[in-house]
Amino acid sequence: MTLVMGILNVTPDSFSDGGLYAEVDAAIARGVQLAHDGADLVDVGGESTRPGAERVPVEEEIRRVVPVIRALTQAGVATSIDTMNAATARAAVEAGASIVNDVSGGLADDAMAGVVADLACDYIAMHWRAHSTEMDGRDTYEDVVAEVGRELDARVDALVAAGVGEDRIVLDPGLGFSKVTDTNWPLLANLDAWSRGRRVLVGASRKRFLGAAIARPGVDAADPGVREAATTAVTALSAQAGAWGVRVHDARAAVDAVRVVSAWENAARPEGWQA
Ligand code: PMM
Repeated sequence: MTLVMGILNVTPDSFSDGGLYAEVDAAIARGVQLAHDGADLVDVGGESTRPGAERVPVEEEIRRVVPVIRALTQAGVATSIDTMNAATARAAVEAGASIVNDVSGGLADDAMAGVVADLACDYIAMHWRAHSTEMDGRDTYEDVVAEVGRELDARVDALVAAGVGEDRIVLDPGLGFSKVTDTNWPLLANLDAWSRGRRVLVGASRKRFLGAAIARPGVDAADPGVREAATTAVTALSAQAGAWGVRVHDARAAVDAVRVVSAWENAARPEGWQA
């Protein structure tokens, strides 16, 4: 079944929940709540990646995330670390995180591939072209599915060359990262084409391109909270398409969607069945 990764941003400035969980105790409580809601994994991040966000010094990022990961691990909650920094990845895995989730796919920090090889943990490589302050200017594609596929293949080659086990790598299309509204949908509609059979994580939760799809009179699609039902629809379709995982704010809704897909699929008639 598709795994549900609950989002826990320990940052003062993330786009939909920034500031809410900046206090460590509140972050821990939120992580426990996500697990209680059914999240298989809580994805802890200490640096916002919303368009325009400024970088956070690595020491500050470590200071934000490590106590949270340590406490969640003690509480029996599985975690991943959302970071572009090798030093943070190492500190987080040493504190108990089991997966490194790198939105830059190893491009932001040359040391990342070697550290992940050394840690021998699973690694999520997201499609990424530039840091948040520049990414909206790097969003031109002739064929987004082919180009994202090629750029991710190059990341996989570099990671494997650095010693990361190929079966450790999960790919992510990087929805909203150097993608304008219309370039996100072909990536979702063609998961197999660009991922070439590898495990796929989909991170669509509350993003702007969903707002554009649901916008109509009476719907304030600029409000990320209004995009929740659209997010759940993407979760169901991703599960049906065989995604390895989804990264979401509302774990309960996502688990419900994944279970509905599973019940639906289990009830399908065997191939060749005829009335
Ligand atoms: N999106 C955000 C942050 N981290 N990680 C992965 N693997 N995939 C994503 O799509 C992704 C991510 C930005 O969203 P947030 O501010 O809600 O965390």
